[in-house]
Amino acid sequence: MTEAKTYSFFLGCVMPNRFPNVEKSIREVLPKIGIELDELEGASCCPAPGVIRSFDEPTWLALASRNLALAEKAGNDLITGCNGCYGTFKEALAELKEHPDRLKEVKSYFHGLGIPFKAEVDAKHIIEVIHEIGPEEIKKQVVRPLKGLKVAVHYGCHLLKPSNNRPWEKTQRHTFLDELVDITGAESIPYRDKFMCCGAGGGVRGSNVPVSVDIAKEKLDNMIEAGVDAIVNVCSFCHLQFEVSQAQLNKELGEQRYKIPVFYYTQLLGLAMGMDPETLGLHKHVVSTQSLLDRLLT
Ligand code: 9S8
Ligand code: 9S8
Ligand code: COM
Repeated sequence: MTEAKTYSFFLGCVMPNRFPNVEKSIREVLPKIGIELDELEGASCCPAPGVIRSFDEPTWLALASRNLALAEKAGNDLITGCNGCYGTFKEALAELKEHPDRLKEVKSYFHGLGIPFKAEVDAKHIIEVIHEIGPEEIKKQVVRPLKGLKVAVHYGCHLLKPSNNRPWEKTQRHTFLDELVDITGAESIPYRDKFMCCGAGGGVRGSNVPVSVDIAKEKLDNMIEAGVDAIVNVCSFCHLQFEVSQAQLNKELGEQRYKIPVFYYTQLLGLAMGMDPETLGLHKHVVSTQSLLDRLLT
């Protein structure tokens, strides 16, 4: 294993408030694969790219810059486990680098706050850092291969797009997350419209729940048709969407038709690394993981 690297951990809003179990899985798993996390004291909302940026671009850029400045001051690159936050930081950094006048403008708002800022900090996604370590290296930590587990991988939009400002291979058919799932012993199963949005982002879940849940339903139906046992995602907002929408759909239907357990990637990896399900927060899910865990771990 290569030398440990320390990042400033940007939580965003959804993870600490709605899914502290996912946050815990990240805090448990990352140090074991050589990624140390520093607290980013005083951070605010990123702010959300599909919501705040659409209403008020200068405010979006100033707040994003402030969060980036806190990490830069700490001497670390920033790391996040939410695609939306990742999108904000990648795009804010590009904006500041291309337009020095805008950097100057946001710095004028920092005046008196004692935060120097050169926009030299980098922002990474958790899955990007794991991918950089490399599937082969990570695979060495797998002591409990999740044999027979069929997984629907959901990438989410902001992780991949806009592609000119993302580190991935230029393709519409990404495989890096599927590879990271496969090394756990689980199997990533193809399903219809895999790269479709989950329906939560861009303010849709906040403004029109029926439309948002309908989009989630389409994805969930495609996953059910493919016969998967679990969903794996890497975005706190997609995670919320798949967890909460299934409960909402079941309530509307009056039957438990939607019951696919939803894993954040570090929960899946931690399980394959032999970690206890409770340590990974798997007992705190909206859609119960229990019968799947019983099948996998006995
Ligand atoms: S922070 Fe506030 S609303 Fe959110 S989770 Fe991700 S995007 Fe950034
Ligand atoms: S998909 Fe479309 S916009 Fe997004 S990244 Fe996370 S939430 Fe789900
Ligand atoms: C989705 C974030 S992860 S946003 O709703 O598009 O801002």
